[in-house]
Amino acid sequence: MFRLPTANAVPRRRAAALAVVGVAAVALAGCGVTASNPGLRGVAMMGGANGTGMMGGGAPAAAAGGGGSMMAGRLTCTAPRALPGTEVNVVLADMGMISGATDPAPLGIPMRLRTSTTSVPAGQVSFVAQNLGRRTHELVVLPLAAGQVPGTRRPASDGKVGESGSLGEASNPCGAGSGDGITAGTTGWVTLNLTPGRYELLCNEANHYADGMWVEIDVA
Ligand SMILES: [Cu+2]
Repeated sequence: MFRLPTANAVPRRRAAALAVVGVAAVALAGCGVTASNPGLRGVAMMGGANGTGMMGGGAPAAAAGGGGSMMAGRLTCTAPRALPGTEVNVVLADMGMISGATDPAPLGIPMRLRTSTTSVPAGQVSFVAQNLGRRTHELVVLPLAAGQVPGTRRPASDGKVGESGSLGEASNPCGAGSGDGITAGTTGWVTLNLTPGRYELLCNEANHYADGMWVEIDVA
């Protein structure tokens, strides 16, 4: 993807940081490599939480295609063409090869939830969630309180976080609204009326939040 600069071309600290990113990218691109090191995961997954990470911000589906292993295959269904309000595309992905996509997912498996934008105007917002991974996922929209840091909710013993205050969810394969989860290779969507504030989009399948499936989106 990018060429690492030589050590004498950039300050040492920057070179080291780039090297870490490179290692993380390699680990996430290949199967059979665990990414249990919190530091690596922090750089590759959560550091780019607002759409600037692994999948790029603008065109998640296209950008995600190059890496290969996070993506299982093509979608078998898509959302209706014209959904109300501002449309936000969401890519759900995982690296199922590590464990054969067992359920519930183990902790420490790289997973992603990325959006095409991180800020939208208040009003109707339609989220279109494409599951390009191998596991069943979902998209839940929760409010973030003042000062609350995304990614820091504490899952209960069942691996799920509380959904109190939920604005709604897309968890219906090839359909709108709630269901039993967006199965691999399908699309779910939901239209919500959002007031100004900070929100966290997340997948609340067991352990998926802890495995990195969250992102903040701001409504102004
Ligand atoms: Cu998930």
